[in-house]
Amino acid sequence: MNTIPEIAEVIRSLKSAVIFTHMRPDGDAIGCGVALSRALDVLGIKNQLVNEGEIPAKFLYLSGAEKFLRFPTLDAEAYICVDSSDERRLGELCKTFLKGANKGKVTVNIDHHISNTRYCKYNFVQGRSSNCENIADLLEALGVPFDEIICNALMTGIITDSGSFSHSDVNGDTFRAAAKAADGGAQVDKITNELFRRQSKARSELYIGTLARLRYLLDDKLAIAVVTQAALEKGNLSQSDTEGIVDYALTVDPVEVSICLMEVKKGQYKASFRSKGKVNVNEIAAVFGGGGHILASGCMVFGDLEEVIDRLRYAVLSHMGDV
Ligand SMILES: [Mn+2]
Repeated sequence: MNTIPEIAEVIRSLKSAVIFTHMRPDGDAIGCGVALSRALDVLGIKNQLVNEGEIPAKFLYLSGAEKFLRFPTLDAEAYICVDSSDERRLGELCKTFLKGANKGKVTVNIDHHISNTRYCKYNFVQGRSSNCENIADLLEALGVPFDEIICNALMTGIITDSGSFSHSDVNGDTFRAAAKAADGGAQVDKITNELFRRQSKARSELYIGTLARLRYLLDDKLAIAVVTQAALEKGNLSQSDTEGIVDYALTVDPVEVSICLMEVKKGQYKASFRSKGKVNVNEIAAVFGGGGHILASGCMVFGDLEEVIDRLRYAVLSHMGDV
């Protein structure tokens, strides 16, 4: 493992770099990418920012988010990965990354997931509530001024990955990084408005319709929400529009496990799990070949809806213990 000053020295010596972010990018991945890309611009290091997919529209308020490319066209000296615990998290771009690594490009990994496999030549991994906190330290070591672009990007990652400063791993570091971003001009009101206080009518209707049909099982300890393809198509919505449904159902008092089932196609459902803590949903997802964390996990389940619900209900029951 390397230190932040060592990573800063490697970056300072570069003439060009491609910054890789993980598939289905969240606010932290996007924030890290935008902030680091801006810093490299300031340092005069030619760079490109890549993601295998589309950047969700709700993050396009960020100045710098328009820089994302699907594929690098720059034959850069270095490949830098942010917020990605292993190469496979890069999705389609994993092949590109490995090809570059094999050709001897300088590879750098800056991440906050403790499961990180240290897959680069230079690795900095520190478990923090967001990787934007690590990037903030790196930019400080690089002597890059915290301008508005950098600060809005960092604040976006800090707010989203810390669950608005609510997760168990939020500590002084989180607030110190947030304070630096705020001092540098991060627009907290604008960011939180864009992220949490606006949505399309179609998305709102999907939300209301889905929650109105929430199913309670196992003495109200299990809640299951179902999002059909028909409902998504009706509103011209995508998978990212279902975000938050599973968290909402968990707020109901007796519910210990919440599941959101999203129909991928006929006979195939993507299940997202949330737990209040008494039930390990990582183990439940593993029953179906998925995984994740104790409190949040996911998997694919195949079969007709009622059959899928029965199997999930049984799997949750078997992992409930004396809850
Ligand atoms: Mn993250």
